[in-house]
Amino acid sequence: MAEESNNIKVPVVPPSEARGSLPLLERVKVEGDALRGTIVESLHDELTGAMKEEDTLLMKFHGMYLQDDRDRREERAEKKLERLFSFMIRLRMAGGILTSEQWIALNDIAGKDSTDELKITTRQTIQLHGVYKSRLKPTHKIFNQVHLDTISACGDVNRNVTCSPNPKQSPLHEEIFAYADKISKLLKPKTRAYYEIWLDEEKIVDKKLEEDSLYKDAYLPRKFKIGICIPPNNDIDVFGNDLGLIAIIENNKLVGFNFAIGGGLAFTFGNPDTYARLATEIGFVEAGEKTFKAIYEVVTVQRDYGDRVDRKQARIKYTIDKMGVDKFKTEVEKRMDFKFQQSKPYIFNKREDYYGWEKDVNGNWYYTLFVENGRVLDTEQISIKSALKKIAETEKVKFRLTANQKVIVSDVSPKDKKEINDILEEYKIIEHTNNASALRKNSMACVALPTCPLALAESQRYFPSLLSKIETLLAKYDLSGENIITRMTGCPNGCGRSSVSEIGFIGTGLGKYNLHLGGDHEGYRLNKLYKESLDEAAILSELDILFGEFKKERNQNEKFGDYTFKKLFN
Ligand code: SRM
Ligand code: SF4
Repeated sequence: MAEESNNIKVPVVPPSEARGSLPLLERVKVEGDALRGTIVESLHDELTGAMKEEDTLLMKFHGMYLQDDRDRREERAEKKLERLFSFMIRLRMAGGILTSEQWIALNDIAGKDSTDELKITTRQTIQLHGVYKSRLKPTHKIFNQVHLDTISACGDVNRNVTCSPNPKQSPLHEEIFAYADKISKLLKPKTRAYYEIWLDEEKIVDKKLEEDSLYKDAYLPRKFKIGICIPPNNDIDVFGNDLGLIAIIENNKLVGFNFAIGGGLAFTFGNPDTYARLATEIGFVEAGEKTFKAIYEVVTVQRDYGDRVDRKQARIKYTIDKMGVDKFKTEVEKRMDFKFQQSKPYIFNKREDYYGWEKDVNGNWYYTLFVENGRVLDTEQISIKSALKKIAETEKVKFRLTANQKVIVSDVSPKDKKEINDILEEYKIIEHTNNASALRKNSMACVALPTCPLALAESQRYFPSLLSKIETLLAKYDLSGENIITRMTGCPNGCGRSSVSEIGFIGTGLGKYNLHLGGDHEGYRLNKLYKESLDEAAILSELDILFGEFKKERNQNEKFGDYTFKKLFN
């Protein structure tokens, strides 16, 4: 099962007779005919809304998760009906940018075949929920018409590449932004399975045409995430990525990137061998071809050394901790044939989005609006979905998604600004954005119930009401202006990145959350567990005390995260 190399255990994919001992997914990857499996047959099986288990696993590599409506499980079981199966579809969208045409297409699919909601994710893409099996192919065909796809949005491959989205960050924004797209293409699997299954492309006969020197036939041991940030704003949480790239600008020129490896935010309750970890900086690489080579080889080292036996230990953070950062780095350097230079200095001083209107160096305008937990939908209070559709119909804008689950109406030329602003006013989006408190503007929650099968507690459906109560507490101490980064997840997998917040809630069971405190405002430091399994009353009572003490004891301009870290954990 393992080879010795430099005293490091190297798990390898064993021959077929020994593969029985590997997790099912590891076998399916190798034996699944380059991600085809029997997906086509499963799609035609009208007796169930689900798929064969192996195909369900392979579907992830095509950007889809089989889910069921957990709110309706009981009712369906009573009626002796199968669970209400449907699919979540996640798009591949490096850096989270969409044309008006693409926005309209997604808006319309959401209305017709999904839950009427566009969910902006924490990795700058869009998910649609509730798509029935029979509607999958038509949906992919529409995506294709507007040059979108879902390839490797999920699965053991490189996922959606994130990038600081707002041109306010730097005059070099577009140059840096282009790296996200190039990385996404560089690390995209070569198999034509997606095109054959979903777009009816002719079946490939010469398998050599889809040989994949990066993923070979076993893909990666686990998901892999890359994010690019442009200091001074760490708005993509660069250290939460398997590979984080920090753009270094000198004399108004992009000179290269500091590389940080080994970020990952998930852990499992009761399994002390699992933990959240921030990425470690290993050095600087020049912009251009050297950067791409270095990225590629970081991925190949994880491919070859990552644990393929225990999925709980398969992320790069564990590979690095087992090998040691220096050995991992040396192995990358050996493969890329040059060395990392010493990391270059940079500073982060914020992590939040720039709300409202901002202008880029070319004079174009950008409006960032508040979208609570990334849920673009029409409610009784506010019709964000209709407003954005009307804006898209002008065909005078693009849309950029932030890694904080927000939307930027972007690339608005000065002559069109009034027309767009009028629509934002008409739908009360500006008022809605201005009225959101600093706390709410800096908050995020993961999807959780009713679609996420791993959720232990509510998250995006509950968080808004909890925040209202926390806002009342902050007002009590005259702290309403504090932009405390507050995040919730429905389980410890960390999809809403609650481990890198100043106040983090992690669901432990229905109505119960662990309270984590002491993370910093800029995302350099993980928070720590403060109290376990609190219900709402207990959460509010803890925060009431802490806000009161913070008000009295804080140093000038001290952030809540730094204050609690010093007070509770130092
Ligand atoms: Fe996540 C699994 C939602 C960002 C760590 N994540 C899931 C699944 C697919 C549940 C499942 O496996 O069946 C969730 C689907 C819920 C649903 O109904 O839609 C899910 N993750 C999300 C999203 C949509 C949360 C959101 O509300 O925005 C985010 C989609 C990102 C994207 O567009 O690609 C999302 N997930 C993250 C992040 C944050 C990030 O990447 O910046 C993390 C923590 C960072 C990390 O990867 O360490 C994250 N998701 C996980 C994990 C834990 C992985 C691990 O190392 O153990 C799982 C579970 C797994 O992979 O086994 C998971
Ligand atoms: Fe689901 Fe847990 Fe991720 Fe939330 S953090 S979406 S509950 S896996």
